[in-house]
Amino acid sequence: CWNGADQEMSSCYEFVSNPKTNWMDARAKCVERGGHLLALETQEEIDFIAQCPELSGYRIWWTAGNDRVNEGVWEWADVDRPFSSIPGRWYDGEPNDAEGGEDCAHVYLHEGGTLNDRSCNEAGGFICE
Ligand SMILES: [Ca+2]
Ligand SMILES: [Ca+2]
Repeated sequence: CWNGADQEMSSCYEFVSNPKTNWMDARAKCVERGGHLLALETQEEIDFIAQCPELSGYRIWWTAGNDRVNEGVWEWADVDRPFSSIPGRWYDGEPNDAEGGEDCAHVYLHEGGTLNDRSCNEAGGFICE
């Protein structure tokens, strides 16, 4: 793992929340580290992320999920694997592309959801993998 990241299962993870940044910058920062924004691909990985203390309380934590290229077609940025469908992947009623456009997915784990789509321009923390 790169400096600052912890190994868990077969990946390295780093939570970065200072400074908070928009999705595009978050993506670039993970690539600079030699990784990519978090791609939640298995239930085990969701369960691991869900219990991380960094997530306590509501907060934006960017993932690689986005539909910036084709609205409604979700993919993981910089990850050469499909955005597969895991039960509970999205919070109830999401993705809703609210208020004229939400094309980036952040971890949204309160009340058992997993992801919510949100404006890519919002500042948030991010999880590099
Ligand atoms: Ca969208
Ligand atoms: Ca949304």
